[in-house]
Amino acid sequence: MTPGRFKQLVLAAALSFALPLLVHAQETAAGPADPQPWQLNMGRGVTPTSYAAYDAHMVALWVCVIIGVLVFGAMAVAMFRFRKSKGAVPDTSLTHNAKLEAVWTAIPVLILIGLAFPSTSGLMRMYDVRESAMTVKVTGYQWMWKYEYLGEDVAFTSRLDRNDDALRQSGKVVTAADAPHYLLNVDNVLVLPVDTKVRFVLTADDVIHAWWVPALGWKQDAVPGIVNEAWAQIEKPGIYRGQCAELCGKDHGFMPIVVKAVSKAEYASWLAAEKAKRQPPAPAPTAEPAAPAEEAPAAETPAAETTAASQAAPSVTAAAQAG
Ligand SMILES: [Cu+2]
Repeated sequence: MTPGRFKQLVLAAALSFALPLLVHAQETAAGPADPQPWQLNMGRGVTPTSYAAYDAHMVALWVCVIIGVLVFGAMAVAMFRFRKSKGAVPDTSLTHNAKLEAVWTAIPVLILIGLAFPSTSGLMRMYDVRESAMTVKVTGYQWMWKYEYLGEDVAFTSRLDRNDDALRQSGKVVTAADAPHYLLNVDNVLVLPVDTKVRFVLTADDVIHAWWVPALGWKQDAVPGIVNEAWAQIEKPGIYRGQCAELCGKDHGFMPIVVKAVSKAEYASWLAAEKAKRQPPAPAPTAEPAAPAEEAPAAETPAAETTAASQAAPSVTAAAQAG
């Protein structure tokens, strides 16, 4: 082996250790939610599910690093110390050695069993939606999402932010300065409380979509005619972004997801405000002259607008009749 070749090997070995260390250093430095430029590792996320996935991934990474260093180290030593120019002759005593073959079969099996524990226990917890405090129904459409807070009578659609949509159709090259989180903004965000086990039921109305917010630690298919389940318990307030993760048509890339996790008190007041928006206006009394019909509250969503308009209409007629 030439000295140059040896240097390369040493460099490769050093890199194989340095990269995971760098990954580890980045993880402790960077925020949990959005990917950063030059981020090497997956994000840790903000739910117990994502922590389990991250921890299983890190254990597997370090096991791979140790195996890599041992195997490539042994190869390097063998090639360097027992080289032909030093008069080495091939060893034949270990050929078809049953004991050795048993050992190098058993060790990988034991490693795989060891790796199966963290991943299997994580998966089992991931599928356990029992004892959830609330349920959100997610329906995928070409090309938007609909969110229904089951039992709360609050529902709305969430689609690509109009500014982002205008930018993408303008044909210009969009930079981060033009639109932060370009194509990852929506008109109506999904508001969820922190420290609450939220069950999701997911389906679709037309083709297969997939609801994916990396910080929550899972991705679930939304299939027409089938209801899938998942859950999340967000531990840190913040904005978490995601996208449809199933090729669902020409605008597949333009149906982002934004989850806004807030404190329980903030969520309760948001929910109350949403319910108030959706309340039908009080019926006008028929005997007395009616007060002018109250203006429908400013609706955030196109769906809410239609509901408010259709609900306002009868009271206007009633007021006209009464007058
Ligand atoms: Cu989709």
